[in-house]
Amino acid sequence: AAKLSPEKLLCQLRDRVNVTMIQGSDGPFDTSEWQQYLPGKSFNETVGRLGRCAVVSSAGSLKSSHLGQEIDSHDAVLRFNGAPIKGFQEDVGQKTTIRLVNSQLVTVEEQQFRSEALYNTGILIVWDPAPYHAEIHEWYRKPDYNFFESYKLYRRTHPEQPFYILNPKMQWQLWDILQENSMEHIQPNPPSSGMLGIVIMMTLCDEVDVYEFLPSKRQTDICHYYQKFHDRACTMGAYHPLLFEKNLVKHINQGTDEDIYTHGKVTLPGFRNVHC
Ligand code: NCC
Repeated sequence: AAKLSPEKLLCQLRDRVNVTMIQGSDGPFDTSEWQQYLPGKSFNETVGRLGRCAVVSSAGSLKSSHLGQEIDSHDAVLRFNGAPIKGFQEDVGQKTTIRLVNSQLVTVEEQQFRSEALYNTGILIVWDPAPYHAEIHEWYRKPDYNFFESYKLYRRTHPEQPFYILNPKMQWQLWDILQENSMEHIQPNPPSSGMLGIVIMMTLCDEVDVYEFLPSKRQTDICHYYQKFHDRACTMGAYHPLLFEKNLVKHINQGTDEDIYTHGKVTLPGFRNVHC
């Protein structure tokens, strides 16, 4: 399989990856019970059109980066899972417009999700690894982590905070493109939250700066900027096809190699600025 040019790859991403949230009209969610829980406003209405956006990976290499001000200068900032701000503003900024969390974090057992103030800012989106190209019904019967009850609990206590469920089709539309543009066979596991977040922001923003997804000169085996835990798999991938994601993002980067090296920064166009 020959790699596509960056331009063609951007067109494939734009045209084949459908970023949508679960709506009350979707399959098993079209019950009166679910109507009470799903946000009344659509995702597009809530977010609107965004200009310059930042995606902040959770990588250990953000530590001592002093990127906080630069990150906060964006119109919107996306963060992942339990990545904190308090005590780390200097390196990661403090603005949070969207927080993308995986379903593992939103199970009933994970009480921190419902008790920590960290999650109460901005728009929340949860995603769950679905079976390959499964219909929403099939996925609903056997999600990877059953987060639905915990989602409802959270919605009851925070009814004003927008909280969406990512349509699971997106992850495999994106995975197919990753596979088609890789020389090797990729394990059929969904892309990481990082890669999903990048594509979500490309659909919403004019331009997207991604920080420490491609590691800078600060690259380290420390997994997260907020923990002491060492594991090379955090940066290279184990379950998620992280290495393939990073190769693809490198291929479509419109910024300079210097920006990657010094800031761990990649600049991608929003899909509305991609002309095919
Ligand atoms: O670690 P995690 O990811 O929350 O990181 C968010 C995204 O940042 C990018 N990243 C992170 C660390 C690093 N050294 N390099 C990076 O590039 C990745 O793109 C990553 O997706 C996830 O993707 O949802 C993940 O979630 C964690 C964990 O579930 C959550 O942090 C909640 O505690 C997973 N870790 C475990 O299950 C132990 C991780 O594999 C993937």
